[in-house]
Amino acid sequence: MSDLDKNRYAPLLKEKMSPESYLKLTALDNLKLFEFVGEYVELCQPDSVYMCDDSDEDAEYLRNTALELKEEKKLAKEGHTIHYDGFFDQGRAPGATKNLVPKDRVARMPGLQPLEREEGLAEVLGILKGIMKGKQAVVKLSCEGPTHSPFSVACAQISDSFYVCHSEELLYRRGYEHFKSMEDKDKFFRFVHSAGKLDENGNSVDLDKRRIYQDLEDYIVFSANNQYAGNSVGLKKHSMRLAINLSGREGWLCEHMFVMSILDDKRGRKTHFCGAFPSACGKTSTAMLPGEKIIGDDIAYFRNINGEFRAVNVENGIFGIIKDVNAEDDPLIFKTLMTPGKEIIFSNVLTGPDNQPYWLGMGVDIPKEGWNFSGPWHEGKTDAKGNPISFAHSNARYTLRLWYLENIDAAYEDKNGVNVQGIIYGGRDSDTSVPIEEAPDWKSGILVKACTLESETTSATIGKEGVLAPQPMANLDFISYPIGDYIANNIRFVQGIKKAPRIYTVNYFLKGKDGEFLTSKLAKKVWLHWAERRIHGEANAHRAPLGFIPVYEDLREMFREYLEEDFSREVYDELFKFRVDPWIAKIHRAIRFYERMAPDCPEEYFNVWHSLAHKLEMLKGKYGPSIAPGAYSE
Ligand code: SPV
Ligand code: MN
Repeated sequence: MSDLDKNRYAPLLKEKMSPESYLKLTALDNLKLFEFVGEYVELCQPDSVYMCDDSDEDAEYLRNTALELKEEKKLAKEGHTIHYDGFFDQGRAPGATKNLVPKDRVARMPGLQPLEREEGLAEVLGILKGIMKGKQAVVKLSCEGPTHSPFSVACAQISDSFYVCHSEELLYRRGYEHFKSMEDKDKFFRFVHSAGKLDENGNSVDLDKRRIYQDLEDYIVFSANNQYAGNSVGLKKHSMRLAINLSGREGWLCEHMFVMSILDDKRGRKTHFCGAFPSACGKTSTAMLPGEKIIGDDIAYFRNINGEFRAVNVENGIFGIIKDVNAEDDPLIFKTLMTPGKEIIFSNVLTGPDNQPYWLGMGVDIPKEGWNFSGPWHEGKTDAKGNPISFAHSNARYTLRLWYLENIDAAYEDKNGVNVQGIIYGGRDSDTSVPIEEAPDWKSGILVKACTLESETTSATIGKEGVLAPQPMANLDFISYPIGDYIANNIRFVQGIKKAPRIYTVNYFLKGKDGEFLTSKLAKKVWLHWAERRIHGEANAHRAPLGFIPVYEDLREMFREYLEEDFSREVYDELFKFRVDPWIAKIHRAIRFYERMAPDCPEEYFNVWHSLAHKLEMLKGKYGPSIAPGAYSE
């Protein structure tokens, strides 16, 4: 008999769990876990509770039950399923998302969705009371990062959505065995999720009671009345907010970044890069560049290991935007999505009469009717306001295991991560930043490049699209402690690192006078290889006001080598001219943003931004509104 049998929750858990499930839970001999499960079973009152271990049988059970409950349906190709989120639950819900912090912290985090902890807990626990009645709940254990590694973060989730648990099964490493032998048994993140009351299509109906509350003191997240994975899957963005907070306390980093390897076959080199891009700005397609290797596409942890800047992909799969994935632009993902026999969840795309998925920018003929996130759909269907409903949502997604991809780098399993040599910050603007630029050093890279990153808002969050908004480190939606401290932690992190990575910015979205993009989607390959060559001391650069930009001759050769394209000097001059006025405006926007969002941001940082604005004003006097590449000198 286990000591846990004497626990006050034991009778309740024995009543709700099968003997097998109960045994799986008690076999872990983890009091904190047992009480977590007990406490929230008592509160949420599911009819029964299923405990998963790391077996394939349990993975199968999650998938089959998601199908039985119609949270997912089978598509025509073997292994493929479709899941729909509710019409108004198609993206992350920032308005319903709060970081629960002690009272004295609230004023230090304006704009970071702070809510006084006691108040938030009372509210969300009230919403969760009895929320799982009539349902089966699942307890699933996972591990962020490779198990039993310096990066591992153990996670426990209780949810009444089998789609959520199935998604986690595809996206994260199984963690039951990790829990069994982890060193600190009390150190794990906890997530409580319920889709709440469902309509006849299986969608959450109480959206007014949709809540995603991160308790940053106790490392537990409560998510209620939602299904969209960015709101419901505990291990994704909830866990990220907890990890960012924890990393701030412990001096490591959790970033909204891909991890990839750039291969230079001629020189026999493999160089690891990480990249932060706000949602829908080309992050996954960069990590999936043909000819390179992917390690992860969304979230990275960084640690100093023996003086090296090491990174792991936190996840084990991809929850990717499917829009514009087609044979030409994203051939590898497209091929994977079209291959039967792989376990893939499609969400919020059109299911055609042939029971196949169709999405925006797929590059094939689209049926005129079918089923989508609005229910039965036909061409010309409109919403309650009379606006046309497109056949698939622009934030529709696919969920798949990373190792399905033929370009996966086996290094993604390395317990000590990979040594990162380049960091890329990718924004989205049509008229300001050059396609690629190298920061002079780490600190100015963080303060001038990462902190001034901006993007137009996209469909990944609910709200108006196309508004230019500051996106420091592409991480604004997830930063969970005062921004000034977060910037300081980024700057400080390289102390003690023998060779800090070089920092780059990219912008794939520059447009010419006619409103057309100036480069093709594949040009990113050249920008990344230029960065790779810089790191190895092989590419030349012009000094520009904010860093180093490529010289024309190198790019001409690289466009030919990688894309078999002629790259003209006219296009180069247009792409790489320094646009003084937009940059002055951008710096002022950043200053206003930090004044508002980071009241206790160190003065030193404001001095950097103010003197930069001043410098740019001076340059305008000297050079005029635009500075041709090569014309500038310090
Ligand atoms: C993102 O929007 O950055 C995503 C998808 O990775 S979500 O899980 O919704 O955050
Ligand atoms: Mn993301």
